[in-house]
Amino acid sequence: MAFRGFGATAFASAIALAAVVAAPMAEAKDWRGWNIHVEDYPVSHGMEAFMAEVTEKTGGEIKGKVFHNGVLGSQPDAIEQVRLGIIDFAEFSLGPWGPVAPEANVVSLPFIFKSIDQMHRAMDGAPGEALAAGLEKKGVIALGYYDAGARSFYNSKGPINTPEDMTGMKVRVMNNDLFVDMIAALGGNATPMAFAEVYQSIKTNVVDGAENNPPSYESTAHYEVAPYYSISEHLIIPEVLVIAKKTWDTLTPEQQEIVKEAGKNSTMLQRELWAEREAKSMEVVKAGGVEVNMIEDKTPFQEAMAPVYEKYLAENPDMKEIVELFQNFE
Ligand code: BDP
Repeated sequence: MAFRGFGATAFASAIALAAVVAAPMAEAKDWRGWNIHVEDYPVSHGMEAFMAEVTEKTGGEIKGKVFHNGVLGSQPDAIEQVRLGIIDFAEFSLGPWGPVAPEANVVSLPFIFKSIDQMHRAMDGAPGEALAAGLEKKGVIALGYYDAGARSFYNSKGPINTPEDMTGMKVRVMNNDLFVDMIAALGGNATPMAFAEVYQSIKTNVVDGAENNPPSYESTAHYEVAPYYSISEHLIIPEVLVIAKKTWDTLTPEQQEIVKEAGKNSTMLQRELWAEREAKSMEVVKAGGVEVNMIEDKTPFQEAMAPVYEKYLAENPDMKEIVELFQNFE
């Protein structure tokens, strides 16, 4: 007999041991997380903390890796991949979600929020839930809304104080027609373009400038090629940490609880880091020679947005209620 001398008990325990070793390996999940930012960025630290907490609390049943710097693809590509479950989790600006989920466009309407503080409260309340419901219909579960502050204009030509200063200006925007309309309403020409291409495009004068929050303006070195930063704060677009619905559906209820909790914790961490980084980024760009100007009178910029709202509501009449929910949120 081939197994002569290999006692029944030893044989049984060898099989049991093999099962113990094999089971977690067979079931261990290995997630891929998409991130557009550099490693040292509040979003990136939030995502790393999220993944670490999930791995720890599931006792290693769920592992994963965050791929930074957009190496898994551009934002629009990543949206498709997470909807298909090819990417398991990701952190997005809600800006590029607009063409996919009309609810997401509500927070891309210029000047929709009264302040960063009001944005936080709205996103943590009923308006944020309405938005999450819209995203879920498109295949992703929102785990928390990260902070991205407010976006302002920057360019290589000179300071902007009035919409007239933007006449004919070529401005890069995120991939969303709403932003094209926004720039047109201010008299400029918008070019939708991937985040990764902006630096080179400003440098070679393909565009005159772009718009973003201080940490992105700084971390991408855009300030080196577009040294006029005009504080318009025309867009306060929150960001969202999502998990693919396809991935979510494979989890046990216990695992789902862990993932939800880790999402909330990482959101709190990210918001703290964000506030610190924003201040630091302003120091860095000023030290780098950037001329920062406050736009004293934002009224003409706000008033110019009327046709943008009208067009959006004409195209999405069923979004009127959500727009009002956000606008009237105290
Ligand atoms: C940054 C967002 C990032 C966007 C980027 C952009 O955090 O998600 O991709 O702006 O302008 O502020 O494309």
